[in-house]
Amino acid sequence: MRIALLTGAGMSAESGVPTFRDALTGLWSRFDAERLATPQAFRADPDLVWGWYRWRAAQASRATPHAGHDAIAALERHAHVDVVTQNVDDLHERAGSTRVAHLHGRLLRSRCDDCGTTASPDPILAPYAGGDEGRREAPPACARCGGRFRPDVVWFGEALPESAWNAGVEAVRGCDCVVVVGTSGLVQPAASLPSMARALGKPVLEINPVPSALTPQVDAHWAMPASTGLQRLLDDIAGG
Ligand code: BV8
Ligand code: ZN
Repeated sequence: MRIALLTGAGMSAESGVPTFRDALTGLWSRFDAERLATPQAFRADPDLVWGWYRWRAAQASRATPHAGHDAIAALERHAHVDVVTQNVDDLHERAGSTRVAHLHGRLLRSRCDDCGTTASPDPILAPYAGGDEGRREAPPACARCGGRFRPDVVWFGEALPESAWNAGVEAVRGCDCVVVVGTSGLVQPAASLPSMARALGKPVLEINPVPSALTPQVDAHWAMPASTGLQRLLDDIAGG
């Protein structure tokens, strides 16, 4: 059996990583995530945007995978599992999932915005002294070209990494069923994957405590948190 697992910020919520729309407290509370997660915001105020990602990277590094991440990793013993995530943390990998495509990039990596150079150790993982409030922080300058470092995420208005998008489409095309977990289904083109699955005749299950924009187009909606729903899915599949 081949399962495509499409996950969103609700997958990380039970690990203490705030969902994208909740990710703005402290210094960032007066901003709108969709405005801050853009190349325009970074160009206008690089210290504010780099500081936000450094704060989020510190949060994500402290988080630990929950029973839902573990269930997805355990599913690999019973099925071919492709995780296609909108999340930028590394909780799926840390739980042991071996095939994870990040449609919106990786928070725990950074690169030069001009030439793409990376650095080791990665400056986005430097010890964080901004506390819970967060603080502005100047992005490091690239040793190679003098450009500014930026988080290795996909901002609004930026194209998704071709390899990740292709992996997502192939996962949906090749699967027997799709399980969508913890996404409001508002961000494109990621939100179009479930409807692509439906158009291909693949059954789609949604796990989310509340209805989302995708609920009208899924075959079943389990109104429960990711940890509960994914353990139930594992029991159903492992139990045979
Ligand atoms: C692109 C990385 C083109 C950065 C992110 C008008 C109409 C339609 C589309 C557009 C439009 N105007 C612009 C667009 C395109 C735009 C878009 O979709 N905008 C939306 C807002 C309308 N998309 C883009 O710009 C994309 N690029 O289109 O490029 C292009 C093409 C070629 C060349 C150049 C350009 C890029 C989009 C990627 C943006 N980057 N993240 C960062 O993290 O800072 S998106 C970011 O927000 C997240 O990654 C995530 O994907 C998204 C948030 O969505 P969710 O994951 O669903 O999280 P959310 O908080 O919304 O919902 C949480 C859900 O979990 C809820 O349903 C909740 O009930 C549930 N939940 C809560 N607790 C639990 C739970 N579920 C289970 N268990 C629980 N315990
Ligand atoms: Zn550079």
